[in-house]
Amino acid sequence: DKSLSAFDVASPPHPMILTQDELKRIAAYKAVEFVESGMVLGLGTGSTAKHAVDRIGELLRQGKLENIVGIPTSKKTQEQALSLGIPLSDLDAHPVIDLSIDGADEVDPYLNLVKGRGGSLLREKMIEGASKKFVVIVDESKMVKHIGGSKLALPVEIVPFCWKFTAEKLRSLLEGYGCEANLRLGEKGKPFVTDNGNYIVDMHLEEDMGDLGAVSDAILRLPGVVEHGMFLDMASTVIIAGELGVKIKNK
Ligand code: ABF
Repeated sequence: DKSLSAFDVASPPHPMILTQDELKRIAAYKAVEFVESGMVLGLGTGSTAKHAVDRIGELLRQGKLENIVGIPTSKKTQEQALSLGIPLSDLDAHPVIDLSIDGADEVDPYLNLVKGRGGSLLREKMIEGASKKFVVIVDESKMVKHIGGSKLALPVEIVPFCWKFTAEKLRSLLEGYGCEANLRLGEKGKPFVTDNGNYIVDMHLEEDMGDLGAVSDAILRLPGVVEHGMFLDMASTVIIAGELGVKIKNK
């Protein structure tokens, strides 16, 4: 059962055109209102989550938050958090996280997500899966009817060993959905390498996947696959910033 509430953020006297980055910041700041002193926090990755991490750093500096422990979902976020003076730890020391805040690439009406265009999906899934509350922050362009359809790719993290073999297994597994499997490339046309030393295959699908749970299980059963970017039934709240204000959807 999803509840939906909407309210104005800025109540502008005149219509304002906000950039996508401003919308991301609005969603991020709203999410940080859920943060309380003493919390263990999962710190997301990407341009939206970056605003949330900046805001947490700012509130710590101002003394408005205390005793925060951050668990970063990527090396990049780790660097950002360290530069802001946010105390950090990891899942080994903190296997239960109070609250995680992170972006997403796609969100469906049931709050299922596609993540991983930033390449950090494995650590994100481990950390956000260990969170009592997982708040997703997006601008309204990320809202879709069906995740993993034609719009964007579904990222799958695989081991580098014989990656062509695994990419072909993935392609043939999802063949029924009109699928192409492309190795993600990074700098100078070399394979993009994740923080865990793995590769990413982006699965471009022409058709909706239908039973997401079944597709998820089938992908995870393939040897060579480490994790995929479907986050099913994990988000507790999605904060969506749009031109007309902020909407909050709860699970
Ligand atoms: C991370 O950042 C990823 O899981 C997701 O792929 C991406 C969203 O990026 P952005 O906030 O820059 O749009 O959360």
